[in-house]
Amino acid sequence: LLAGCASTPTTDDDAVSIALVRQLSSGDYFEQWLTGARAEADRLGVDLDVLEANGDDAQQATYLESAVTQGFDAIAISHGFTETVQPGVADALAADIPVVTFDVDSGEDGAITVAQSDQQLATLVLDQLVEDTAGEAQVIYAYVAGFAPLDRRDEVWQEVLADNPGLEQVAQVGSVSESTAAETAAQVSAALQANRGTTAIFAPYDEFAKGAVLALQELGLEDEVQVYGADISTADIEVITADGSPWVATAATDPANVGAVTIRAAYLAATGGEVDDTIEITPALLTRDALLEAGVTTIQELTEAFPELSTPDIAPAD
Ligand code: SR1
Repeated sequence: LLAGCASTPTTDDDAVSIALVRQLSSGDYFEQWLTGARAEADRLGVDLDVLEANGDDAQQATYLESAVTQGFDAIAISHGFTETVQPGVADALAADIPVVTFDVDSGEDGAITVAQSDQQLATLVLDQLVEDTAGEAQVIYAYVAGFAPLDRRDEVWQEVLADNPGLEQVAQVGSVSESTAAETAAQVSAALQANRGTTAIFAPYDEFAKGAVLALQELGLEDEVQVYGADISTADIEVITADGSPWVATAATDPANVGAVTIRAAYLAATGGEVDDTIEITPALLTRDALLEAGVTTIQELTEAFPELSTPDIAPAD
């Protein structure tokens, strides 16, 4: 077998087989998400095959078609674009293979969708930005169109901009790649130098936020510009709680929990269990002050301090 290719899903004839086809895999969010998905698959006795496209959309489509041909009991898809995944999802559904999508619009009604509540996530962190700045700020915005969660967060940003005339978007930056944080850092650095009055950065993806922090540190602007981000990981907690960190707030779910929910939904769909067509996982606002006060240094400590980040009641499966 070639590494990363869909194998024939028969390591244990009685086990439920799930193919997980991912567009993106690098970065804290995606690593933690997969750890949670694998742990849940182990707990349920699922044979899980993970097919990593590493940002190659054609490869993702090929893996998806291959998973359909191999006859997995269910297919889960994480991220990607409608045009990439729609044909494979249609073929899977036509072959009676249940499909669960996370953070991608498959364009097919029959798929179960899992998402974080991106509207709420953006609202939580932008409310904090508006409160901290009294609605007066020059803002650099990190965004790349086409990614479903970022597009949903963007809708909220556009509303907040319209409702707060004192907020001005002075630049838009962003890149999604295998080195998102480094590329975003270079772009934010250029935007900061071109817009000396910048007071806030809205960076609603942790790789964007880490890039923004790097740029501010390089330019010595940590005291003048505050970062409002999204997502959380052990590495993010370290950045947020470091002395003098400009990353003052993030809104997040526990990515491992979201991965686990996705696998449970696929398992239930494959075994005739009860599962909702649409699953949304609620994020929490995590400010720098709250993390420092709780003394949290790792994602494990975070989930103990904020138990609402675990959702075993969503798509429950014994
Ligand atoms: C490029 S999309 C990145 C986002 O996907 C997940 O929804 C995470 O929250 C991350 O911010």
